[in-house]
Amino acid sequence: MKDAVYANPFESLGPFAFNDDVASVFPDMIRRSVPGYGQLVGGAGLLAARHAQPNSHLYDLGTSLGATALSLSRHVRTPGTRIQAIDNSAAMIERARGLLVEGRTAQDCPVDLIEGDVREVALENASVTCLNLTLQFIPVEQRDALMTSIFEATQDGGILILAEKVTFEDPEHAQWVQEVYWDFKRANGYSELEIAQKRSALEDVLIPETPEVHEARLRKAGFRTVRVWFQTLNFMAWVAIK
Ligand code: GEK
Repeated sequence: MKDAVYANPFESLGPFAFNDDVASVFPDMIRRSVPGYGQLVGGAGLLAARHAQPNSHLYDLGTSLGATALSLSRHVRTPGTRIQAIDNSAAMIERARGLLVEGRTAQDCPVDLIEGDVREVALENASVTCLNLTLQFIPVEQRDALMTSIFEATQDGGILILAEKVTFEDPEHAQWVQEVYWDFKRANGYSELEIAQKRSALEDVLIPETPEVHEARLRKAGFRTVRVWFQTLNFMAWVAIK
């Protein structure tokens, strides 16, 4: 279904929420809003297949409709692995259930869909954790604690795959990238009204940080290796190895 959530003028614009209206158009919304989204999802599966360890958990935190979990499930063939796909939006989890049933085959790695808050769910015995465009929705002051809990739950040699919308320290760079990003949205059919209304709705909900801040947090949590594996405009992804 086509995303038209912000197509008409809102009298009073509330904060962006992952409700049923958003869940019902999410595949179209994310494809038209995140440059390289398909590569982020596909790449997570490849990285997970390389780093998954036998008899461990693979976490997809903030799974939305389960696209990343499904990619992991299709690629990972390591014995004894189980994917736990977690999201705190009931609307997302409800729709993800149907899509995951349709999308998986018998030899794919099993997936448990869990409605829960990634800040509260107990994580354990992880060899791969994905935070694919999810950390940006966690209040900034709570991000270190989440990163530490992921690090503590990760086995030696295990990885975190982190993808985020970012901003840049240099104001000119930040402004340029923001403008090219709006060009990308226009080119994907979003009107000026849609772009402006979505931007206001996301203002205090999606808080991007700089690449330097993300990398420092990953190292502070304890990850010994931090590598960029993807970047397009203001979207970046890292793999962090314990
Ligand atoms: C994908 N990873 O398609 N606990 C659990 N879930 C949360 C929390 C939280 N505290 N906060 C936000 N979410 C997906 C895309 S979307 C990215 C991820 C985007 C969930 C929220 O409900 C939403 O489903 C997801 O994080 C972010 O690969 O919309 O830009």
